[in-house]
Amino acid sequence: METQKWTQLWLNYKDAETKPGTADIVVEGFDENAPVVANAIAEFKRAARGISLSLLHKDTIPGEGYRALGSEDGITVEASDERGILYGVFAAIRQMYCGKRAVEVAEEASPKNPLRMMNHWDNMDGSIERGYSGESFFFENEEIVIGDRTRDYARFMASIGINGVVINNVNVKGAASYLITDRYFGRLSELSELFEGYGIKLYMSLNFASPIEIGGMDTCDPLDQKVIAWWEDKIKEVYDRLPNLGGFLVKADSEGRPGPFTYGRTQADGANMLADVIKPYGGIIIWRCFVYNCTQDWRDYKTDRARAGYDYFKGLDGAYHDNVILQIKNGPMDFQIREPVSPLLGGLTKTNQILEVQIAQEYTGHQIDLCYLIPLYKEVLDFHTHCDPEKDTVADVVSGRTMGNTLGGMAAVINTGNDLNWTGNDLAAANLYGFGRLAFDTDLSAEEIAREWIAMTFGLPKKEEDILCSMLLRSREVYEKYTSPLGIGWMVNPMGHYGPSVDGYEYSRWGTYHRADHLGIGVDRTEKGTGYCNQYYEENAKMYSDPKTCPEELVLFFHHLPYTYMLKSGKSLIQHIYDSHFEGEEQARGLAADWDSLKDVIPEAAFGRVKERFDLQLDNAREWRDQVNSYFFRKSGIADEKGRTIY
Ligand code: GCV
Repeated sequence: METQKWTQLWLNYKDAETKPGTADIVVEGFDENAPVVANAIAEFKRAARGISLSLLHKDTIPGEGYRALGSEDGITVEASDERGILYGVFAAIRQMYCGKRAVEVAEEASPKNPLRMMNHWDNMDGSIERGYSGESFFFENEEIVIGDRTRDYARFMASIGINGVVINNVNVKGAASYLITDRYFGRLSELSELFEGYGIKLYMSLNFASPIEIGGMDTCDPLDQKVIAWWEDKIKEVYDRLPNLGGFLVKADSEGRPGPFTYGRTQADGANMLADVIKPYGGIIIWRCFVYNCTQDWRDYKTDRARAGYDYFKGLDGAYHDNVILQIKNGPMDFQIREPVSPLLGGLTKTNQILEVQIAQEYTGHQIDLCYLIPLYKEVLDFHTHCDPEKDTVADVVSGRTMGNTLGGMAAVINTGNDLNWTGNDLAAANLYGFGRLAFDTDLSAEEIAREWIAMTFGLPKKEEDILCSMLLRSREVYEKYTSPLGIGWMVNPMGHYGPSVDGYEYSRWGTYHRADHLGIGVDRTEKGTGYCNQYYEENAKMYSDPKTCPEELVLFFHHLPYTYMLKSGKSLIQHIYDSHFEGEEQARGLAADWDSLKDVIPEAAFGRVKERFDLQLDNAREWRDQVNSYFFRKSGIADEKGRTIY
């Protein structure tokens, strides 16, 4: 039986300027046989046959940057390094597929973030933690898989400027602990080489307890000399076999993973030990700040999970060695549809920082519901932390502009799997594309990115492009409206995290509560409550502390308020809950209807796949609407002013 080949996402080159015959390729100052240059040329030939290409070395262009320019003679790409050449070629291709003729191509750019990374939560048995697009294409039956699909993946990543990929889940267990042993070096070296050809460094997640689990020792205390010696030997062995490895990502002392706390050591002790060992090889340690108490008592109103990252990491600011980067989730909780920005971002002023976002739609609809996440990432990047008089946005901090450091950037938990369309929902590829483009250029708008993605993927006429673009741009707010209100989050089915369960997490150990009773709802995080507000710089602390100045979409994150509390809209809190849930469900139907209107312009298979997802989304939206509204009606006893059906 013939198997259908996977889609080519935004590199489908549907309308290649296909003049028959070959065109001239001129390369000056680079080795045209070097893998990165050769791959750039191959890509150009595939996308734009018949057009000449010149690749020129220009020292004046910043690292990884490029100048791509079209003329009657074809396209010229200038750069100072091979990655710049690769990115410049992809930029020229993008411009042509976004409507420019070859002669009109003109773009000069260099990346705003030094590190632009994808984090896979792929397990070696082929499953993917929080994966909604099939199984892993890196791992199967505890083996590493490398094939045409791997190369296509690398092309997609290079085309959006990704320069680092962590291939395995941060929860490192079982066979994954052995990725740093001889059992896997052969395949890893092949993979690393393939990635290098696309300007991508290979990274791996590391098991902090490796000295115990694979070394047979009885401790992994980071200050124990025997443990340090074990790591020195191990890392030497790793770099002998994988000289281009970028380094390691570590989830320690979190959700049951081992870490330095077991030995009374700090997070800095753990990170610095590994960083010192890896330093001679030029490697880096990316240490996650997702550390919190996941065995909390729901009766305890003082312990606040939102505080945990700052409480554990801020005190050690300045203590982390220079090849350590702290990776910080965008919000203080865990990738909810609406959270404030983590106060650690910019709260740290002497430490390298990476912003972590989640493209995988764990809490945002499992790639069933449409949820274009670029507006969310933009809000985070544009947030003024007040850590500096001028360069104080999260984008400033993680790019290195605030501190003048060179290690930092953005990482995303990726949403791919081995589904034919890579992302389950074809429209979820907009998030994948968008993350890379935004990490490269944080100034791009959510709309610009959406339009690029649509043009490259579907190449629609203007009217239909507008419809799809508007769908993407509306979708996050729609999702927010029919799920949890005003920043409270977590009213989701525990474990799976799809669909409503208002009290699903209310009496659990995870530190995720809404505290609703018959009078009101919300978590008091002011000084009178958990004090979380004060982790921000004064301006923000003040703003969040008062429900009148707190941005309303976050008001229940910061305050416990009565259902009769009047919002700026002139609506009571309870009426807002009812209205937004009715509106959200209705607007979800609007999204589905818009999709139906595109039937004639979207390829049949993709159209059908997305339509099926919308059917499920509408069921989901209805369920959320009715469960949330009924719950609050029953708690509060306050009727909907508009007399709509509540159960
Ligand atoms: C990889 C959340 C997810 C977990 C995930 C964790 C993390 O808690 O539900 O599946 O584990 O975040 O980011 O480490």
